[in-house]
This record gives sequence, structure tokens and C-alpha cells, in this order.
Amino acid sequence: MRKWYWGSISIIFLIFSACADGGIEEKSGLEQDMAKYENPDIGALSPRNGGYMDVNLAATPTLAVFNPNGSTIDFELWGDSEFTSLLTSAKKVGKPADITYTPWMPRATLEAGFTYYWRAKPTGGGWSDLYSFTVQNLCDIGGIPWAEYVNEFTTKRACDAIVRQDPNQALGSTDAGGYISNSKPGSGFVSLDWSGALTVEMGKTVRNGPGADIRVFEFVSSEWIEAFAGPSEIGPWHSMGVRFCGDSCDFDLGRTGLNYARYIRIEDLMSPLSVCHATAGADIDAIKAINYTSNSGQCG
Ligand SMILES: [Ca+2]
Ligand SMILES: [Ca+2]
Repeated sequence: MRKWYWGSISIIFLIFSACADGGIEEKSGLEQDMAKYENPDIGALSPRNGGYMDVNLAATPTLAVFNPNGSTIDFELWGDSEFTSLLTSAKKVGKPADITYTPWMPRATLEAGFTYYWRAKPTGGGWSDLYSFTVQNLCDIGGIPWAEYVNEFTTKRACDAIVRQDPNQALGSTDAGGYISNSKPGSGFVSLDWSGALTVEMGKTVRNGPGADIRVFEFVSSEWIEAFAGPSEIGPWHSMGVRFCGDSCDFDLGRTGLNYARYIRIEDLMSPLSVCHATAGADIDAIKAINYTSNSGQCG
């Protein structure tokens, strides 16, 4: 599996890992500089840096960092940004085999309205930046009724990799356009490619209202996709169903049993072994919240 965010950085990481494996105390100045480049690999996935944790998950919190290299990870969770209040920590947390990130369940009960700080590092490596998140009733958050942040984008094959691999093109309102050819690749959308997946955080938290609650806008052609909803950037994911999606297709949160969801995941359902061509995979222009929350009571 290929991780879009770090296509080149991962290569740098591998080189630096090979030349700096003596532990952090023994690193030269140059190696310490190099260690900075390790950190983008250990980025905050859930909660995203500056993001939210659902208050309904605060008694059993989970944090997760991207970990494409599969290192064991050390974690720290802090009550402040000056490193005076360490709440809990862990060392050598292993990565489950079937995912590209490492989750950690700190033994702490977090409080609504508080902002927490955390960081992570490959065991023996340098610390990441200090990340923050706020424990929040997700139904209180205002924003645009569209996807607002990319949380994760993965592709399995470079069938359509040249010009349509920017997942940010799926954010905000619809804007895809252009004629589709190799020389005129179109704009305003991202190709999931065969079996790719995109996870986004919505600006407004989606709620289960009458009928459909999410509309996915596609471009180029019709493709099979499955949409999921969840309470965090890493789920757990609840399927809203499968569609052969043309210009747009609708999904009903009610099908999941969830009353609300802030995180949406779209998966292309074609086999990664399908024949490659220039428009391979679902092409996502935008994701809209049709029904969304307006008061905290809706997240009960
Ligand atoms: Ca509904
Ligand atoms: Ca777009």
C-alpha cells in the first residue's frame, strides 16, 4: 500500500534510519537534523492535530499516529503544552498487521472542554511535534456543510497517479471541471484509483435526519463506491451502503445505527487487479452534509 502523504519523505526516512541507528544520545548534529525528517512519518492521525475527540469517547480514548514503516511507537499524553503535566505514557507500542497506523489507548479519562497535548516517536528516534486536540461534543462544532479536512488517503496502485492524486480536491463545495485526457487532466477532484480510500472530517457534524444525510459528488464517470461513517478519524467504520455512483450519490446515516458522525470514509470497490486506464477508480469532487447537527443534544 502506498501512502500519499509521504511518498518522498518515506524514502528519506529509510536512508536516515540506516545511517542513524545508534540511539539518539549518540547522534551527531547532522544526524539530529536528519532525525527531524523522521517525524513527518509519525504524524497525528486521530485526533488530527488541532482536531477533536468526541466527548462520548473520552472515558476510553484512543490516539493514533501514521506508521507506514511499522516501527514500535512511544507515546506521551500531556495536560499542558509546557511539559509540566504528564498524564500517561507508553513505550514500544506495536502496530497491528493489517493497518498503516498505530493506535494507543492511554489509561486516562479525559474531560469535556479541555485541550490535551500528545506526541509520539519511533522507539529510539526523535519526538514528533507536539499535537493538540480538544474533547468536544461534536454536535456543537460549526463549519461548512462539506468535507473540510483530509484525514487519510491511501491508494494501492498507480493506475491514475499522474495528476489527480491531491485529496484536498475533495474538500469544500463542488468545483470539478475540464475535459479528461492525458494532456487536459481536468481539475477539482481526486482519483481514488482502484481500491483506494479517502477519509475526511466534515465541517459540520452529520446527523441522521429524514432520508439521505450525505451526498458524494463524482466526476468523469460512474464507479462503485462504499461510504462509511464513524466517530473518529479511525472509525470504527459503519457502512452506509454501496452505490454505483454517477454525478452524485446519496447515503443514509440511519442505516448505520449512528445518530451522528463527523468522519466519512469513501472506498473504491474495484479490484486492485483491474485493468489500468487513465480514469481508473472513483473520482471524488466533493462530499456534502445534507442533514447536520445544530445543538449539543443531538449527540446524546
Ligand atoms: Ca437519514
Ligand atoms: Ca472538488
